[in-house]
Amino acid sequence: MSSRRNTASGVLAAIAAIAASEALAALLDLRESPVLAVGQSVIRLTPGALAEAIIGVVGQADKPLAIGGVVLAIVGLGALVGHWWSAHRLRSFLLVGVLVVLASAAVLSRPYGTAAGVFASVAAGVVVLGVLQLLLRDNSEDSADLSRRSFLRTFAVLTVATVFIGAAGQVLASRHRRRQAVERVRGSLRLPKRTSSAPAGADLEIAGQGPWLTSNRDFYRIDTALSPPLIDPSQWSLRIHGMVDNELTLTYQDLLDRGLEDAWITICCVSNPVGGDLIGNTVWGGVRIDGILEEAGIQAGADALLSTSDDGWTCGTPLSALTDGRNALLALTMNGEPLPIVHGFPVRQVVPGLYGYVSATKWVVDWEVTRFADFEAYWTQRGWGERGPVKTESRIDVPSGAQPIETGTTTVAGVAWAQGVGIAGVEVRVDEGPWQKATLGAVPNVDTWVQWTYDWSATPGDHTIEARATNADGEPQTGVRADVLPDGATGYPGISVTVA
Ligand SMILES: Nc1nc2c(c(=O)[nH]1)N[C@H]1C(S)=C(S)[C@@H](COP(=O)(O)O)O[C@H]1N2
Ligand SMILES: [Mo]
Repeated sequence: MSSRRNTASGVLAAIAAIAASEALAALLDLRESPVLAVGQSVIRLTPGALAEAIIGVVGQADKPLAIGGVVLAIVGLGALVGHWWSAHRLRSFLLVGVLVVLASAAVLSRPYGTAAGVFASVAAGVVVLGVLQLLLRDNSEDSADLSRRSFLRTFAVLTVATVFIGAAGQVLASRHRRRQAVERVRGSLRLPKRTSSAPAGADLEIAGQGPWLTSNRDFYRIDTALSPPLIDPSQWSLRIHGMVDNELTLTYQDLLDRGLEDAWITICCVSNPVGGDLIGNTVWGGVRIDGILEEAGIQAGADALLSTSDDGWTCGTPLSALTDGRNALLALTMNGEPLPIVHGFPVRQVVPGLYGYVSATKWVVDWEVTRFADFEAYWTQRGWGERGPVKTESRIDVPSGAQPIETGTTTVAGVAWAQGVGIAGVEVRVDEGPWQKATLGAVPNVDTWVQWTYDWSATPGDHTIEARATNADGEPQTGVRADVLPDGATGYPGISVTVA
């Protein structure tokens, strides 16, 4: 019996199992298929430094990559099961059994884990065994030719069946009832009209530079959710407990009843390298967090707010940053619209001056007022700093440095940010010459990035251009290069250009 036949059978069995479990998950309207649940476990078990390296290389393609990795691993293990099937049947069975148990454990470890998810995992195991049984049954009485033909026929039939089931599953999944229902509710919400255009003078409208106001579609997305939580606002509530005098539970309507305030806030990710684009600026509509915490009554000794999302992600925020008067919000809208689902619908936190991982909990459902000494949040467990104040930074957007530019006056432009403090100035230097003042755009407050521009008289040759921002306290950003781990990158942004 050829071992190629075994390996091919194992591969097909694994693909058929994935197709079947995905189709079952769609049919049973599971929030997460077993493959997604396993992917989430892989994400959870990935050490922080490795996660960082991966995001550094693949950026926001991390999610498809995680799913692709899981699928490839399953196919590889399927090949192994097939390889063992004829000579070591018990080993094959054991490996399939172990994989089913692991998948079931992954399903049950999730907040959305149900018995139906375990059923889909077990079904996948049964499909693997069934397909291998059909393909590799012992037909030693047949001639080699007959056996080969019957193998190929069965292989073809099973391949067609797999494609069919896989496609049917995709169609079913695209009609995911819950996602459609939540999208519908989101689309029909009539929230009070919010601001949605940039204040005058903020956007310098420089060719090649992105807009001052980031559209919801272009806003960077970073989170650990392979498929985002789907929450009907009428079912949503935020439970506030821990070191408080009054436990509170707030509903979506409670927040609306308080009236929404608009705040322009630029948020950024601690994983954003110097020059990177994990940063966005928009107007958020929400309810101030300080007022809510005041109602709850913070008890003496508490210094942290531990927030948890619907999918179990955790975040620790210094209470001082939530009560010092800055515009820390429980946001319901983003650029005038209900939050997009991937950005935290129906309610998320936004806190100016802190990186997202310590402040910007999306799909937030639980607040515990507590002490930093008493817990470790998701990214802190993985080696990131406990507190994450945003570091003063700048970025050069124009010229890109990709093409040579012409001699003469050239616009150099970018953005700079120091949320919570504000930007007092930006300077540019060429070839490590003297720092020259750039012109700043207008901004509505200290919590957004600022666009800047500088006219440079470009002379022929190769040049490096650097920028540095100074915050409103008069502190210039540091030129010392630091990696994003453990609490945010620093260093002057720089580009190399050739002038023809
Ligand atoms: N529930 C949840 N909220 C989360 C995260 C997450 O993984 N899960 N990631 C945080 C991080 S690291 C960042 S930088 C911001 C990004 O918000 P955005 O995706 O809306 O830009 O969300 C924060 N909120
Ligand atoms: Mo982040």
